Amino acid sequence: MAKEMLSNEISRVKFNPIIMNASGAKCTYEDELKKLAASDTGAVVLKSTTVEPRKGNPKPKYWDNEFGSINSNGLENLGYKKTAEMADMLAKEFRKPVIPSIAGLHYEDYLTMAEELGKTKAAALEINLSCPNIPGKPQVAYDSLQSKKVLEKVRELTNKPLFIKLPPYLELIHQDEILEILLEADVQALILINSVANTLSIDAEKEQATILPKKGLGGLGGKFIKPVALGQVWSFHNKMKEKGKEIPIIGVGGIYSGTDAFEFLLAGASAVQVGTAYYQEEGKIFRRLKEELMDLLEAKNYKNVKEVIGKLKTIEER
Ligand code: RRO
Repeated sequence: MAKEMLSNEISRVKFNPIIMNASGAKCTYEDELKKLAASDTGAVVLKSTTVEPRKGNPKPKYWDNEFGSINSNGLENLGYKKTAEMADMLAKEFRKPVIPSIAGLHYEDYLTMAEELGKTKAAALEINLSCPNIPGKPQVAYDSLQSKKVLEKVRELTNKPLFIKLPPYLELIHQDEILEILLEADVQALILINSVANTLSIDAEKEQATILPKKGLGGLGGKFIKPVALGQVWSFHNKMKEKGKEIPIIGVGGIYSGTDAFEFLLAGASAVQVGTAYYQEEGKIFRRLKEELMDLLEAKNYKNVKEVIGKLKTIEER
């Protein structure tokens, strides 16, 4: 019984537990990936890859504290050929879903990578439309026509489940606009949310930005963004429910505890990912989160995570 308590399926991909890493933190190189895969993570999500290997942005490009992190990694990765090799190795050696992530610098890059990674043993492909840190390259997800073009063509090139990584849309009509495209495209999950773009932290003593790229601007993650992420999950969940077509949501942004994961389930997430907290606590965080979530479900008399999804109550007017 308890063994299946934290399990759920998205498009026939089984996650047990539904808690996994978010693309980005400590999932680029083979040694990191093997350590991650050996932990209690419910899946192995790889760092977003590009066609060619990249060193990414110049250092310092990461800052964090107890409330979260700001990164401007700039797509440091080994390129899609090596990523495909690593995905196959991980799928062979570990009995859990392996999910490579692709982030094209150009439209054609998405197609090349989707086709080739589609031939691997990956359980699904993450299509990252929301990298915030490449100077001169706006996020694809904020251009709905370009997003439509990418998603339609990628779908023609692979049969793998497609999990779409999105940024926050702080205006509701922008959510409606992208949702129309997502609901027409044949995609199997929405990953909400990527880091909050173009934020700044300052070292007041030095009177200096804490990271170097983009004059100090980078993507915000961790506790700072949990209410933003929950708001996106809840809003997209409600909008899809109203339309009668629900694409499962994977929630991410500020999960440090079992209670945080539970909140994302209530707001409509079918699974969750951990970015900054995994970076800070490393692989052992997955066992802790699993135990905390299991204890919470038991205390509340839930038999399975599935019973919690989207069950958030709103306050009624009196
Ligand atoms: O590599 C990065 O700088 C990066 C990416 Br691709 C992303 O999707 N989100 C993020 O916070 N950083």
